[in-house]
Amino acid sequence: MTDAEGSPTTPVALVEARYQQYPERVAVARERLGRPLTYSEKVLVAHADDPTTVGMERGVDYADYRPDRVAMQDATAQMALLQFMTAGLPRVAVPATVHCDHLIQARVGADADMASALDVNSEVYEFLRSVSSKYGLGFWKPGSGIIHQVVLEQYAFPGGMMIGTDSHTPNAGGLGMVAIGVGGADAVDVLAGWPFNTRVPRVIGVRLTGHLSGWAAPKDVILQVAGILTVKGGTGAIVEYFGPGAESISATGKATICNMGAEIGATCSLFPHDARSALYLKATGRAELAGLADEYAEFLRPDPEVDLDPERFYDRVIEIDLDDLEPHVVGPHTPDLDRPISELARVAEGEGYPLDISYALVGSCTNSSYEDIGRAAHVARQAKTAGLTVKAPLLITPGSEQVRATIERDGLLDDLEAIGATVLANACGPCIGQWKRDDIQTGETNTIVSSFNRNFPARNDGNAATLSFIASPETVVAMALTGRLDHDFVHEPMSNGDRGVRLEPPVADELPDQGFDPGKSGFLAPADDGDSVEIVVKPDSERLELLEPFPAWDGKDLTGLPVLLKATGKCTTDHISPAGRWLRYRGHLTNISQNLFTGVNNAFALDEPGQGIDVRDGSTAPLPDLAQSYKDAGIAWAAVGDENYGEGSSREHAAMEPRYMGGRAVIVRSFARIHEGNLKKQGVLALTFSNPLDYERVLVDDAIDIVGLADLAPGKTVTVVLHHANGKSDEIQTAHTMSDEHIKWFRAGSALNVLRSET
Ligand code: MIC
Ligand code: SF4
Repeated sequence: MTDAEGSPTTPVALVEARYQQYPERVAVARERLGRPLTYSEKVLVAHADDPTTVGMERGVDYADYRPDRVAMQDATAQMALLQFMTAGLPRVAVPATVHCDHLIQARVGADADMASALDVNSEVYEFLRSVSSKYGLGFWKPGSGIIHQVVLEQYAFPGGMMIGTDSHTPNAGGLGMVAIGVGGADAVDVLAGWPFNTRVPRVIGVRLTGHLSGWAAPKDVILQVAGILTVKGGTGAIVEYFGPGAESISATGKATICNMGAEIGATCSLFPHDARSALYLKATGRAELAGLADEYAEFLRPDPEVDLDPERFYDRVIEIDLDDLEPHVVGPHTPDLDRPISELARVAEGEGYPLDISYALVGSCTNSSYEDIGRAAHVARQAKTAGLTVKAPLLITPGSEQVRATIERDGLLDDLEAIGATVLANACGPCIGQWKRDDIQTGETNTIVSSFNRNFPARNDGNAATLSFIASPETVVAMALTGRLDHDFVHEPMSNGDRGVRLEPPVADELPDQGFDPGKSGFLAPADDGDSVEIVVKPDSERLELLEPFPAWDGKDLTGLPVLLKATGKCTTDHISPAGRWLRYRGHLTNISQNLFTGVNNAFALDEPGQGIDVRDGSTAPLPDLAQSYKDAGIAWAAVGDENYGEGSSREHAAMEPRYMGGRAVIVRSFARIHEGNLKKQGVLALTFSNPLDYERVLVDDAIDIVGLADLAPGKTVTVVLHHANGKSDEIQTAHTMSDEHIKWFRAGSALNVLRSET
């Protein structure tokens, strides 16, 4: 084992070795492209498997990269590691960590919730701990914090490259890292010593000018960018921030912005290294690394020509003047429904949203840093002095044990509790539906506001009728104080009963004056000798199940496939494989498959989400039951979807479940990046209508043929024949993004089958 694999931080020697490669590799890329480079291009070439031959044409070439590390969280690591185990390798080939954060349910408060999580999830935690120990991964125990906050504090470094089995992995872009969210099968490749293969991203530049001030927060930058680019505008692109305004934002604020790049479908987002990232590295015990990054600074930012003439180097340039920014509130149901707070009252009244806020929530990997809580606490302190208390219950989730211990020591938690806030465990909690709320009935329309990043229907509390809005932590606290969606607290005073009170814009230290208090250490290093570690997966376990390989393709065209469903409108991974109570089955493919498509609005059965029509007799059935019954009858099926299908999470369950239940093809108007990759990895044909209008041609009782599969080739369309019940048929063309390697996966049954045959 190298000390990097089992270390609670990235060893400086590893960073130095990477930096030493920069000068030569950057020179090679400049030479090959014949022009100066953006920052992300530098990081990519520094991690290319071979810089002299790596594909460089954006949006076209596929390229092999060698990431510095892999990060996984407990809800996705189970499936990733179950797959890794089948590869038969003795240990992981690159530094990697597992973080226990998603499985802790918020009920009453930190201590009781943690005790109950340890009990309820003990089998899964023990599995993850022992697998980590055996195969050489660092293990972060439950309570140590949310993966992205811990990675930022311990592992991220400017100019590094990482992949992670979570869509918000790009959080580390706040410290200048190319950090990409992937499905478990991608992580398994890298853990097995293979390169990470991806299409060379396009690069969108966001030029920041001015200074963040007043109530405007880093969150408002990304909410505005989401409003401009929409949930699919970043697909296939890296979003690179640059310009003089960048330095007015702290490293954790930059991480907030990069984190939510996932909401616009971006491959990742990143900021150049600057004085603020150096400050953060020093404050988190990495002074030597900060010095090293300063030394290599010219490689950790775009070339000077890029700043001067951005249009020449970026595929698109967006300008944001931070001086003009005001707090934004997005939602409900989608993170790109954006408007400034000054317009919210008009919109909310017009749309008939419930104006009373039923809950306010601060936290999640996006917004739970020391600075975030500090600004929220400053609002709370002012409120206390003015005699205000919250009008809507306020829940706070600190991002990491280090943040929790420090905000407790510095009195910030007391400030928040003094206005009535409840502090939850350092975990994802309500952000991923791990929230037991008793104040409303399912189906009851109500309004919540959070500092999280996602607001898809049913995500937080399992109730699709909850309208979820997103804003910065300080805005959420202010809204908890007004209790109203239609109160613009920036421009209108609040009332404490006797008089109007106007709160000052929050100010807080970006980093703790007295340094961080690490709190209780949550890190476990792996065993020196993994051979002696035993892994237990009980045959009758309902939480964990060993994987059987998917069958290889039989060489024949797919014919007579019924359409299990035709998703209409938004179909996120939360619709395909919901989280919340289903998180408990993330290590058990058979059991979790019972949630398949339960949140989807099926154009063929619109009365209720999650229903489908059985083509054999026209009856209506829940989609998982229908899929199971086709599977039992040996009938393979196809699914059809709309735009940006599979948006949101990296969970590969949304691809493994259809595959396991007999789905062979998913045909859509467009895919979200990670989900498309996951489908391909699991041997499902991921096809897009060449003519998006052909979506309309697919009818409930069609039988679909997918033909010419023996000649499947990169860039070549695939013919699909829709046989309609009236005897007529439509032949349509579909496109795909399969490379030769991806076609091998389809033929072998899955990427894992290829890996197993080659290791
Ligand atoms: C999410 O925010 O949706 C999650 C839960 O973190 C997912 C991962 C998962 O489904 O386990 C993600 O963002 O990738
Ligand atoms: Fe956890 Fe929410 Fe962040 Fe996903 S978005 S990692 S659920 S805190």
